[in-house]
Amino acid sequence: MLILLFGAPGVGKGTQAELLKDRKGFIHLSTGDAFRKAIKEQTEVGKLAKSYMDRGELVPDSVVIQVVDEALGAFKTSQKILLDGYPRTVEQAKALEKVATQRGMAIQTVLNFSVPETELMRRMLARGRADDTREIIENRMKVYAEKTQPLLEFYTERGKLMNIDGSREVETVFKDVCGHLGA
Ligand code: B4P
Repeated sequence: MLILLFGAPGVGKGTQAELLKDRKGFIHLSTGDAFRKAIKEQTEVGKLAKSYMDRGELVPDSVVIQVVDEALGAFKTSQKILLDGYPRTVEQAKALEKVATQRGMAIQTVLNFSVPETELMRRMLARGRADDTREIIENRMKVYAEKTQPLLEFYTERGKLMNIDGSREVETVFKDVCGHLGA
């Protein structure tokens, strides 16, 4: 079973995914974390990903799609898998539908987190990751609006979208998330 965590950069997808993993036994697959690990290990994928992430651009679809396909292969269809930050383009969403069908994994729901932009900027500047400078964040927001936001319609049409107010305290958001997932 697949659960998609969706929303703008810094909205708290990774934070909620870690809590679901630690407290409720979900599996957490984060494309961002996968690329940061590859960068640290200086693999070919890591070198390529770095050149995009350093500019706040999306890593090319062909690379991300393959990384996720391989990662999903390690799990059973009965497991509760969180996809954190994937898909981020319509192309990735279509690829996921195909792979999920091939592997017999159903997309249960898409949790769409929303937080005002000023708060997103504040959170990411406070987080201070390598790609959390004001200039890179602004580009990531722009890329999100252009390439990722159209997916809201894609999943609304499929009746999968659940909206979550991510601007509240972490534990309050978590309670809401668990309520939606029946966890
Ligand atoms: P990601 O690693 O997915 O990171 P993110 O969207 O910036 O953060 P997230 O929403 O997980 O926020 P977090 O919980 O950390 O992406 C990084 C980059 O990787 C992308 O820009 C792209 O280049 C590349 N990439 C990844 N996936 C890709 C794909 N599918 N296709 C192409 N490229 C891809 O929270 C942020 C901060 O807020 C934290 O400090 C946290 O402590 C704080 N916070 C969280 N919830 C809070 C709350 N409720 N209240 C107050 N603070 C909170």
